[in-house]
Amino acid sequence: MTLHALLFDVDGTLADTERDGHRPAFNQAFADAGLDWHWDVALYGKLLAVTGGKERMKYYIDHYRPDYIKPGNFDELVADLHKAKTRHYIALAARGEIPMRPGVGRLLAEARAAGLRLAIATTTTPENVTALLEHSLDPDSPGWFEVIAAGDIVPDKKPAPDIYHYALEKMGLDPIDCLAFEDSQNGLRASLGADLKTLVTVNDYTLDHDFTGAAVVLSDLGEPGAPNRIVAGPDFGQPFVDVAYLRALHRG
Ligand code: XBP
Ligand code: MG
Repeated sequence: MTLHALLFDVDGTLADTERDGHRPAFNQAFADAGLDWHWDVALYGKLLAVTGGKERMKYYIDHYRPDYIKPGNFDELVADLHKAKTRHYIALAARGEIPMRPGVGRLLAEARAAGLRLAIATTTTPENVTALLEHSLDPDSPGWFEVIAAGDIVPDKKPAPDIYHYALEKMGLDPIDCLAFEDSQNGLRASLGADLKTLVTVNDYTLDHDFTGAAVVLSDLGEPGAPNRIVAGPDFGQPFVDVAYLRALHRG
């Protein structure tokens, strides 16, 4: 059991994409289509119970809009809205409006230098991941990841473990030699379902989630000048996450 690879969730883990990226992009797509659907910050937090943008829109209609009469082509409407939403999200990312969370760029650089293999395992649409990485991390950064496992590539989204299984299989990896990075209960259920030891960094939407089973729960990855906070789990006496920290966590 040696640490060989790191598998990263994207939304909420690499960047705070949900509140300031996906949510406004959905709202812009709804307004473009002349719909009176609007997701404020609090409502969006509730809708995050469901992963996947198309799935989230259907859940909203079923649970929050009993007044809405679904047209015969409802699935098509949702698919079109989702395409428009993806265009808006990519435009937001391209304007550099969705920065990486603290420590992410530094840790990825250190991991690459240490020869650790990298992958992405996310529920979101692949184009969103590429746009975010290119504009908020490094123009070449999509190439840093051996596999970008994303979106509808597997039938069942998180909390199902399928996307992690897919990435592990593509890379020929045993989960025992890896660490996963997540920010939410649904994400953690997915990574634990794939037998991955998991480091959680929380955000405003996920602070109250149940992270039972996580190897550690931290406020963020931290930076040398901006220490992180341990929410739950072991204290290695290190104020930020680096490769040495990851190796200790993986061993522990
Ligand atoms: C991410 C999601 C996604 C995004 C929207 O979850 O739930 O649905 O909010 O993405 P995770 P799309 O961080 O656990 O992967 O609209 O592209 O589906
Ligand atoms: Mg997430």
